[in-house]
Amino acid sequence: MNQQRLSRVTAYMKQEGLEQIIVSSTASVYYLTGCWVEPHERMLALYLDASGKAVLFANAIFGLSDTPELPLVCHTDSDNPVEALAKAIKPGKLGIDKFWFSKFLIGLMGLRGDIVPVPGSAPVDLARKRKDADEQERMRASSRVNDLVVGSVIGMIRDGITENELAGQVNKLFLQNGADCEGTQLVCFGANCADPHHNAGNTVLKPGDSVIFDIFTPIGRYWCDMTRTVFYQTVSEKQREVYELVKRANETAISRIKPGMLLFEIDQTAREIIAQGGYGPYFTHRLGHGIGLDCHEPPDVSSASNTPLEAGMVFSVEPGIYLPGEFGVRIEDLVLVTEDGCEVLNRYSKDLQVVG
Ligand SMILES: [Mn+2]
Repeated sequence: MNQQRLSRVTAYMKQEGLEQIIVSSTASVYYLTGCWVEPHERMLALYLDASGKAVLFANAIFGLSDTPELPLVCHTDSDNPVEALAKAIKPGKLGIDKFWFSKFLIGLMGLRGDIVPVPGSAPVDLARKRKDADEQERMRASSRVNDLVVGSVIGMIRDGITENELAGQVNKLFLQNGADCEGTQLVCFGANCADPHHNAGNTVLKPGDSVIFDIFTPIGRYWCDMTRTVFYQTVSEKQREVYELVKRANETAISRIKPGMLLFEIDQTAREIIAQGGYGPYFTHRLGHGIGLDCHEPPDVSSASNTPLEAGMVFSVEPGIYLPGEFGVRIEDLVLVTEDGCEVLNRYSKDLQVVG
């Protein structure tokens, strides 16, 4: 049990008026306990009360062990998974994190008519939003690998190659450099770049294509996530104009990051630059997302986010312009908010590159 993190979470529980909560996400349970469990359809539930008492309810098959600071209550596949939990909770409000399956909550409510389930993710989300020194170091290390991998894979661009082949190379390079697992990498050519969530497919590279690499993976549990766009063999005037506009939106937004700014102001900075350049309707998504133990986690960096920036936050800055039927450009870096600005975790060049 990480006592420092636990005491931050219980402070937020008090702030949010929550006497007891259930934490169920793999990442949040790991954040507090150091145990990494992927329960799939089985039950994992960390019960916390505001005094700092913690009990872990888990399926015996997860192979966890009981410790004095974190008592473990196991059930088996033939038990009702919520039965022991139902005996441990207090009546009244019970915060439930957003990931707990409704089948468990409905089962628990059936056994305990005196509880009032309420949204309960905030205390852990608020704690996880500001990365501690250990987390910051792991995120730097993870992004250093990403810099290396994107450079290597850009060097593999050649005639006749497909998106899938490059995506496979990205996964291979990530695994060789310590990634925890393989992922679905976004590699897009030409008109496919106009779809921000296009997955790699069998499209073959052709001269004049924009090439987007949006590559991400957990390394030592902490995610990296970076996007670079390059051009194959030739670049048109329009491509160059769009590229330079996205780059300026990325760099200007980053230059405004410091504690006390509001997240929507960072989004707005990038959005205004793209709008002034005449491409406003083609920047179709939020500027970025928090990242850490999950690839997407709070805070949200969008026009609707009133959250003030705080030192220790890590999020992406990823403006893009997507022109249907033509091409697309996105440039993404991760930033760590510092006391007086930010540290950009990605170092790989953002200068326009024509390769091959
Ligand atoms: Mn991202």
